Amino acid sequence: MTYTTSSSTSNGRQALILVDIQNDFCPGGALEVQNGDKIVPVANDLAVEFATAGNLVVATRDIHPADHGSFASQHGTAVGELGELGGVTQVFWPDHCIEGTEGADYHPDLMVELIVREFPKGTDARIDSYSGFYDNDRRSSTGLAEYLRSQGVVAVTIVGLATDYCVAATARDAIAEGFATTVVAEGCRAVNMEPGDGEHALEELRNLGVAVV
Ligand code: VGL
Ligand code: ZN
Repeated sequence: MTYTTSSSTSNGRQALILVDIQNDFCPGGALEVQNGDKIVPVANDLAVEFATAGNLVVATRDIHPADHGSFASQHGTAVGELGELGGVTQVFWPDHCIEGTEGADYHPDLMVELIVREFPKGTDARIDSYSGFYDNDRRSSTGLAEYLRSQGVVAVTIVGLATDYCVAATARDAIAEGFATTVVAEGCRAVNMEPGDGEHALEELRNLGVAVV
């Protein structure tokens, strides 16, 4: 399976961004995404391909304190309700990816040895962070864009969970930051709170100039 066309030497370096490939987003997890585990072999194949070509593999990881404000349990509301957190609209989620729990760990089959750097997000209880680049209020950066630039990266490929939340937000910021951006659809799965959310997210990304392959 080959998605990338250039090696690290031809036209700038590339990075593979693995978004939130964690137990809680896989079947049996607290915020399970249907068939979320099916993306792991796709992510691994791409990671090997990138690492072999001298390109970079990085990962984002959703890591929340137990009292994170995105949890419905903190507000006495039902999961899936809309509210507000940190001045922005927030979907309230089940407790998930709590720091130090198995749910926050990477899927056990993910080839984590190929990840050169991890970017935690969602660590501040007062704001959620879907994008691997910025918190939802855009006030704090994870340092991902600066890191990629410091490594000479000009293009990124994104896979992970979930298409309609963290993958979409990460891809939107990647292209806005000036990286040529590709999303590998078979390496992503959606929450689909409403049927079709994943497809709509991919369509929106295409309209922004993201290559969805
Ligand atoms: C995510 C909801 C809440 C994701 C993270 O990784 O897409 N979604 N936290
Ligand atoms: Zn989260």
